[in-house]
Amino acid sequence: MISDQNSRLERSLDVVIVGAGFAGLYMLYQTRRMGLRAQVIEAGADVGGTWYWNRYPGARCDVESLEYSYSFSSDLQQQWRWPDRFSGQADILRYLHHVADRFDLFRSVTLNSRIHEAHFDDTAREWRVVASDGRDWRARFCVMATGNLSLPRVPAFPGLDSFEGRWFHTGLWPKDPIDFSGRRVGVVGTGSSGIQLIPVVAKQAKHLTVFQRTANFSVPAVNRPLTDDIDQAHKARYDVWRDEARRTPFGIAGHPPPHLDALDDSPEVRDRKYETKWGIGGNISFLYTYRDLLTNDAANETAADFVRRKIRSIVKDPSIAELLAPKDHPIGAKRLCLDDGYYETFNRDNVTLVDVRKHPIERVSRVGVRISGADYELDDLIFATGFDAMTGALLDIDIRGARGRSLREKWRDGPVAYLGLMTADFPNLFMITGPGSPSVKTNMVMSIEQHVDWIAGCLAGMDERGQTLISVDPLSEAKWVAHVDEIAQATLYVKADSWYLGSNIPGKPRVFMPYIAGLDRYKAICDAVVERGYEGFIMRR
Ligand code: N01
Repeated sequence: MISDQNSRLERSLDVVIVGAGFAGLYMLYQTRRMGLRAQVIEAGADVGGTWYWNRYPGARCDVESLEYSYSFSSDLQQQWRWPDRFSGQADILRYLHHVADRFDLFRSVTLNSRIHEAHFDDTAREWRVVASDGRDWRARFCVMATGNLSLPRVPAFPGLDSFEGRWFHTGLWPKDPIDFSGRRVGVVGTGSSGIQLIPVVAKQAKHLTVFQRTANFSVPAVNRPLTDDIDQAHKARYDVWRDEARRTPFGIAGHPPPHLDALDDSPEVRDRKYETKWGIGGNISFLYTYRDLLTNDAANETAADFVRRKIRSIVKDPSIAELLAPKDHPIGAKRLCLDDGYYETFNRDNVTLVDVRKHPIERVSRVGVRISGADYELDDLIFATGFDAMTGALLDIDIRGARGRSLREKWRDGPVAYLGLMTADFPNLFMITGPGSPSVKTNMVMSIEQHVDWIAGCLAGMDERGQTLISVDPLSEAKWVAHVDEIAQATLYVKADSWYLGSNIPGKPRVFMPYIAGLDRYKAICDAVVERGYEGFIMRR
């Protein structure tokens, strides 16, 4: 129960929105346009979400900026100028600031306020949302715009408290730049964050030790400044690009779907095609060389083998190359990383690679990381160890729905949600890019816009019809969850231990969380649900 003694009622709202990243800001924009009283509550000291917290050296988006940006305002997309093909964290944060300013959103954003309770009041039929600072908001609707990768995870290594150096997590990076010059730095984790950070820190540190548990596939980003010619050509046809993007599985234009299977081509032709994609850069481009790369083991192996050969050709020491060459999961089944000189970094004299699969980290000691009884002495330790993805930020909040039902209890065996938008027994609670929606397997901004537009349309329709309560039919929810799983089981995604499956969190139920049939197909399903009178939802006056 919410304790009344300590909480302070702020305001009664139509919509309370938790999180001020891409999702929360656009939800606020839409609800404002509809004339609803809405407020965003944000834990950080600024808007930006992911791009506020992940300030680590080298942080950059792996979706091209002309795609990874809002499409709702033609003026905005015409006037904003991205500096790079894949823009860095600081530029994306600057963009979100610009959006918040331009659409006068800041006045409805409460910063530095972390929500820790959200309870539905059955009698008042409203959500009571309480922040850790004691502020208490009430609203008819609650929208969780809490992000998919927003609860950072530091592994429970014993002894971390005793470490006398500095330590960081990539997802909670300090605002002031950190200088690693002259220092012995350790990095745990070689996912997207580690693979971006390692080449940058290696150039600054006296020595860098990379503690690798699982070798990861990465392809070159081939990032470059966005020239005026490219920018103007894109802007001249921006609507066409956006339209195309909405009709693709990933919400990204410019990548025509492949028509051949990998084994349709001879090994020589295949290699030529992979080589071309390697030179172009980008992960979608590479995985779109053939249509069966994520459904057929033998097809996947041709791409995996190509990348392994690349690694062996780049890394001079054969034993290090072998350690860096992934062999235990299909390429693309974990998010395919993009890098800027990652494998080359291991040719530097000041970089050491340590296999912590073979010899696990025992503890963090006063002076560094202890493995097999010996200390790797460090001044700084960086955890690039990822997030409790997709459900972590939601379950971090004590969410209680009708009759006090707890979301943590309901999702004990894994997330259950209808279309990734709502979950049964939690009336008037929406999730933006929740589990069971395409979310992280797409251009997040496109998926966010689709969800926000759907929710806004739903609220407008309810208002017109005088309806005040929306909930989900448990049977429709169960069918959707089964459908999400069926689609995933037909692919190679389930063959890798990834955060898509929750396998990075000890004890987390192994459930494939994103809907991977594609944003185009998903959007058509959501639209059909509306056409059939919100099939699977229950609306009441
Ligand atoms: O996290 P991860 P991330 N001992 O979970 C290792 C997005 N993103 O922050 O594989 C030793 O992928 C773990 O090892 P293992 C993107 O969607 C996007 O890098 O579990 N190692 C792994 O190597 C991405 O997929 C961008 O064996 C331990 C690493 O830590 C997602 O965020 C940039 C360990 C975690 O990798 C998450 O990426 C950055 C332990 N106890 C992130 N525990 C771009 O747009 C964990 N590890 C480019």
